[in-house]
Amino acid sequence: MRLSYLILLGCLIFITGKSENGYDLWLRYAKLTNDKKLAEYKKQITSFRIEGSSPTLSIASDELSRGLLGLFGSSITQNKNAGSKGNLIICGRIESPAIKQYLQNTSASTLGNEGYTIQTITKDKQKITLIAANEDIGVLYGVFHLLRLIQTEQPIHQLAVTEIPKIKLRVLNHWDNLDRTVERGYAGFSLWNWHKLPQYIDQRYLDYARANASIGINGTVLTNVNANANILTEDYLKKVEALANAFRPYGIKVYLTARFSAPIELGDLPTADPLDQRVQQWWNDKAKEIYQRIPDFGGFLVKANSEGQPGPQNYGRTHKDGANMLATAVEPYKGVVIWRAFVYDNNVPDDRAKQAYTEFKPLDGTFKENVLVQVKNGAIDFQPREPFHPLFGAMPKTPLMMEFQITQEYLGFSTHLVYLSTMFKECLEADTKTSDQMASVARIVDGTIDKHALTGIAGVANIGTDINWCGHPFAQANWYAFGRLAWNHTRSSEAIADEWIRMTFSNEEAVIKPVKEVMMASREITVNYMTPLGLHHLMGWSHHHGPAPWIKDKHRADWTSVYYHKADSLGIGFNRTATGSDAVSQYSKAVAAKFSSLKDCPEEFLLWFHHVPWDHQMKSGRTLWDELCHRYYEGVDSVKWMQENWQSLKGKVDKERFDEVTSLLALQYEEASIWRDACLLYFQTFSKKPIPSTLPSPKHSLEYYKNLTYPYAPGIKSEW
Ligand code: BDP
Repeated sequence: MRLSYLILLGCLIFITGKSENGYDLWLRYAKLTNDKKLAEYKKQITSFRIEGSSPTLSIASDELSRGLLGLFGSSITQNKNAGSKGNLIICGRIESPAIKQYLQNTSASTLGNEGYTIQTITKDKQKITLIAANEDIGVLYGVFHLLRLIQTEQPIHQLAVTEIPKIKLRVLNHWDNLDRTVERGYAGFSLWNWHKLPQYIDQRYLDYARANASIGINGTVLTNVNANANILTEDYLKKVEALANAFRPYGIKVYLTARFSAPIELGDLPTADPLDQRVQQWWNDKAKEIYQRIPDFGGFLVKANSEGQPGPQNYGRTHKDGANMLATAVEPYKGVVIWRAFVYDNNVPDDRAKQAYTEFKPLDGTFKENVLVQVKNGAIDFQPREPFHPLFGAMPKTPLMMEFQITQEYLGFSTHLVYLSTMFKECLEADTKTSDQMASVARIVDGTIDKHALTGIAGVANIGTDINWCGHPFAQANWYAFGRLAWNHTRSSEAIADEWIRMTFSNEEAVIKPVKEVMMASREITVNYMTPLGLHHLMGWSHHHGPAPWIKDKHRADWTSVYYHKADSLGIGFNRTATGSDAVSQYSKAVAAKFSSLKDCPEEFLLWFHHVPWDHQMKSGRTLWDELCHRYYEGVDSVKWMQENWQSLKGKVDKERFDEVTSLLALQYEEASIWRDACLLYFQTFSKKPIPSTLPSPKHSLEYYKNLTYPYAPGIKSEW
């Protein structure tokens, strides 16, 4: 009876496809279904050999066995014998004689600590796929590269790959609190189980590290930027040490957020003044204590004097004083300080967008060499669309670290399918025009323009305890894309989507094409139904879910929506030109001229920089009001199109994820419609114009939308 039941179950799984819950991410290693290619790969690889031994090389070896077993459907032997026959993979350090004898045209010095080469060598009819690097971590990265080529069914018979990361620190920022809630986290609770650490190492830590290593992420900030000093106590440091030990073989360094007032809270000092010797000593001692436990500790990430966090300005000092004090403490151990530029004053400024530049630009050249200033991609706060932050290009003497938000705080949480790579790329490719060369944001961040060796990029993580890690199956693509771009920002969003789809779902064209189309269009679609034409900060109070363009009269004007859209009977938008807040003057002359001109300003940023009359004629020939209506409607209609595309995959992807995405898209449609109707009905109270008759009318009254509440939205904060 039991046996027949099992057989039946087996048949069912065979017929309907393997059920998947998303835990395996892009590392599923599903058996290749293209028999011809499978046969080619099998011919190409009959065994593998790892030269040398270390925890990292063991991981590389396990990964190869596991990956090839899954992809080939049969195991590949690990061959320890140097004289082995057959076509094999040999992995190891360049310095190893067994590798050296085969290596062609690669200067080890160019590969650095993390780079690698993969070469196909034919010798006496034997084909050898060589994966070589200076350090073991490079070998592991190379192994993931080769497996990715096979997973995505790329040719591997004549490889000549050289990969070197363009950015040095490729770091996830977890906004995880010590009680395991995650600020702006939409995928469950924090992965870090402080209660069971340091004794218990959850398998998830290793799976997390493995996933990161597969895309080249080499650092993790474990704790929220709104920091809790307790993480620096001995008890917590023991736990952090255990995590650091678990992550080390995967090439991942651990960083912590430092609460600026920790010397008062933990050290009983009367002050946290960075120029006070006792305070300096406290941090020096703390750094020593940390490095005794974790010799490769990455360093501190600091949010200071922003949104109520303590900082050097509490003592009349500057960001430079604070950052340099911490930099001195970690300097003997080669640690870094990552100081955030996401600051704004307690006194509401005329334009919050100007604040970071105003405070930081004058400090250029005053930071110690091991300080990076971490700047959000835009000057407000991770909105669905922002022009690049004016600090990029404005601080040539300081390494500026990019901060992207992978978690979708302002982009529909983990309910909406939004592929963020196109948004990341839009910012990275923006030309700051601050030098004669193409001074793109990416080339500033990667150190090319201003010749910085210390470079970094951070992504605010979207990872939690949900079984699929990120809440939405497609949110995994944003973690993936962040890592791939951090390694090499010249990769296209399309190429990244392509490989992610192949690894996550299928190599079949009938799957790749519609899914890629949806992914590539998804961010623009979201902008259209949330904040088209440069609108921003229209979201609900505190939890940031859903539309609330009517938010006003709060204790801080710059936490309200009306402060940003400035809709009135004449028009809508924030005048940031010389006749308004003049934020444009923070950009280089050429960029400022473009943004300042009503005619030349790209329409996607129009209302970011201009207060525009309702009947202003747009490029489409429509008035601004009509265009706004069309964008909102187009956004929602496009979600319908996303749904239809997804339905074409029925039976082509596993049922579990198919159903999950189907219902999430239905929710996205519902929420997108609410965004459209709420925003248009509200703005209509100013424009006093009808919604074009070709478009359907909103379902409910404005009052209805104003009365919607979101008591179950995660991440509610009482203050903002
Ligand atoms: C905003 C978030 C807030 C963060 C803050 C930050 O709403 O929760 O603490 O940014 O980046 O996006 O510090």
